[in-house]
Amino acid sequence: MSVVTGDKEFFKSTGQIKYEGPESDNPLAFRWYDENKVIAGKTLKDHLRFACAYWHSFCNVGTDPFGEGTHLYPWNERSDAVERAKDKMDAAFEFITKIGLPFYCFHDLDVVDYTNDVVDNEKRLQALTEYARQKQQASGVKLLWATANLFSNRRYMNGAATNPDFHVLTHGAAQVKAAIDATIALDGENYVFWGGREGYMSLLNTNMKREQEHLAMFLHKAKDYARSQGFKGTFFIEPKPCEPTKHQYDYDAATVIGFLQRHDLLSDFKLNVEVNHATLAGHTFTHDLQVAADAGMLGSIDANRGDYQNGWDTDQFPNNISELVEAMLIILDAGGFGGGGINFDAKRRRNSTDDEDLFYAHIGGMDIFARALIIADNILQKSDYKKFRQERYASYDNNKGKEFEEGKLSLEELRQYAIDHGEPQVRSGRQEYMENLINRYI
Ligand code: XLS
Ligand code: NI
Ligand code: NI
Repeated sequence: MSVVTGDKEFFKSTGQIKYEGPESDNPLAFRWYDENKVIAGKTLKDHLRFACAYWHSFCNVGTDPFGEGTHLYPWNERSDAVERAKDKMDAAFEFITKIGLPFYCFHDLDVVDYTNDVVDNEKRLQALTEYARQKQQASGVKLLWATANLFSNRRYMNGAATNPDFHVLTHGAAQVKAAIDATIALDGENYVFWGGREGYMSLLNTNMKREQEHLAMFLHKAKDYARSQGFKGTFFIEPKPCEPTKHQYDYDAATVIGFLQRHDLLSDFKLNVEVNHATLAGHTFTHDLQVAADAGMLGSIDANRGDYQNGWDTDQFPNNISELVEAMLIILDAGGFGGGGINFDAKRRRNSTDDEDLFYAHIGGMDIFARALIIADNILQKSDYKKFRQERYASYDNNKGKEFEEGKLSLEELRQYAIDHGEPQVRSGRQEYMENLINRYI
């Protein structure tokens, strides 16, 4: 990949980031992410399919509920919205190509500011779509997924597809249509729905059943439109239990799978599992990954991490090797992502104000995933991890256990087996043995 800049270079102090190996002491180099290294028959680049999140990296200026922005972006200066958006896109592609991320992801409002004029917004997005198309061509960077921001504008304060007011829903539909058109024009590989404010604050004023039916209908219409326009990719739903609403309808992987099944949407949709959302739901990241993988619905992930002492979506860059090795074991075992990849839905901290901080953040995230993948592959190839897990269930592999799995034994026959065979032997689950095994390979 070659570096693509606009008229002006925005990240002047940093050139192309290279792989230098674990012994390097250059903080602006990769130690583990050698994109051409082959693991289990595929390059790291093809396994991991890293993507840059436009919103955190180029839009979020570091405001928090107590203070103003701390990241002063030189691409935010021009007064004309479309010109300003092109500067931002120049900066985005410069960063993405300097660090060597093969994909990016965006919301409509990330690439260009919207007003309340639907038709003008469509024109703005089309202008930036054309600009992005040229940038993609020049760089080889691809669109992993796009989405519509149906949560920032005040009209969406009570939701978009689940808004009690039909008129608000139609504005959401207009935005989704334009975002799907942009995705298709950019050969986007997937399209995401994260249920921004699709949920409720109080049941006292909410008809949950009707709102969920509206959501399902909205998804059907969006999917039908995209298919009619030739979109071949996958739709992802990104579960989250709360924030901004008290109770989000797409609570966790299991809830979303049930919803998709109930509303006949399983064949077009998969899941985009986000680390910090799974932990907010009271699960581990690996739990939600496994739920998605077991249903054949593991599409993509939003990589980040939460804070053990906080109860909200802190979207920090990932840095916990043990958690990621366990995650990569599940992802590898599932045969990789279903069309998606690893999107860094993560932001540098508010007080990380140097240009280089954006590079450090992504280098750390890319390196730790590469390292986790290499370790997980070693565990699968060289250890008895799989064998032990299989043997725990060996009693179902033949004889009566097998007949049970095949549905051939009645409850009375199961009772008879218990009587005939007496008390079962005590068998250890060997949890600490397994934990040590993982650590041995790290
Ligand atoms: C917010 C979500 C959001 C989605 C895209 O918590 O993670 O960033 O990924 O709308
Ligand atoms: Ni996300
Ligand atoms: Ni999130």
